[in-house]
Amino acid sequence: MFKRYLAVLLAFAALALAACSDQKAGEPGAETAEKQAEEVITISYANFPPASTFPCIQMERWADEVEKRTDGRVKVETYPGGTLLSAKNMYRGVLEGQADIGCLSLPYYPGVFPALLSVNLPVGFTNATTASLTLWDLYSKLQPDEMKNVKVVTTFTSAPSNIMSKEPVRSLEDLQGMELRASGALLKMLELMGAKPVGMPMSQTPEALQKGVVKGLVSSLEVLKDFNFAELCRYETITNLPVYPFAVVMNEDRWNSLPDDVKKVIDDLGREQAEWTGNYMDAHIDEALEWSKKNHQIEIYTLSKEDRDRIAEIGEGIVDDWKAEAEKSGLDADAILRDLMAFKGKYEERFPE
Ligand code: DTR
Repeated sequence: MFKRYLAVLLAFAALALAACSDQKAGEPGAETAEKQAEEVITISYANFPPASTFPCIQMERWADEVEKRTDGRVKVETYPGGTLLSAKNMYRGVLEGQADIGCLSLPYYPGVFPALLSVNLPVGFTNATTASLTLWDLYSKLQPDEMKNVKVVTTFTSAPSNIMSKEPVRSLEDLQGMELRASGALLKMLELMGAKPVGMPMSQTPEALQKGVVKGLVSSLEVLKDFNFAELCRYETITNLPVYPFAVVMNEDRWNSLPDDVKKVIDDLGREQAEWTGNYMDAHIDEALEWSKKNHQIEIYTLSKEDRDRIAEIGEGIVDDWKAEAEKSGLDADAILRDLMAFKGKYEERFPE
């Protein structure tokens, strides 16, 4: 009896020992690292305009690159067209973790991003590649406080903005009292040019145009094709108004939770993605214009020297207003503008028109 009892006891002791030694041999740290390496990390990415538009085209490219460069360990679930977060809810949604990543059009948030909104000023950008890289360099150099609660994944801009309207705008005279959809620094500019600007995100513009709330819009011209605006707005006036800066931002806790090698893949892509998007945008505008001429017989106007000079003069006032606002937020506005113009000059040499 006692012998049997002893045997059972010994068997238990052996089992317990085996379990202990097993744990030691497996080295818990190595095991979790191994597990982490096998686990698929899913990242959600919200965007506000439709899938066919450039902010979403660049999102899909970024998602593909991250999946490729992490050998499929990271899966990016993309949500175009406001299916996860709308244009105006994007920033709060990312801060609160409703989406891991969100695409912000900075001018849609007046007063929130004063330093980077300098890229929305009328400083004469001629293409999106130059402006996107300038924005990236400016962000990288300034690391402004306004972005301290998120991880900036990449930045990019649209191309310079022009007028697309249902009625021809051949001169500033034709613009008087015309309701035009815009956002950011363009609102004040258009008002001073005599138009009636109506502020709203791009995603609400198709409905506003359909319903006649606005008679046109001011944006980069690729939207003629991507939203089929060429059908309603057959008249385009080249004004070379400001570009719109965008920032793709990630929830900070989510960023901190990522393994270092995944962080590195994302960091390495930041600048490259800015340039890719600028290139895509610049090439796509040419294509969209061709398409619009062919399918909707659009007409393109340029303004007289007198009107262009008037717009340039209005632009100077807009820069002064921004300076005053930026200084109120405690920023060194002159230093920011100096950096901005230096980066712009550098990229203009590399990407002339
Ligand atoms: N022009 C800005 C930015 C912009 C240009 N193309 C698109 C397409 C979809 C969304 C935004 C934009 C604007 O009007 O918002």
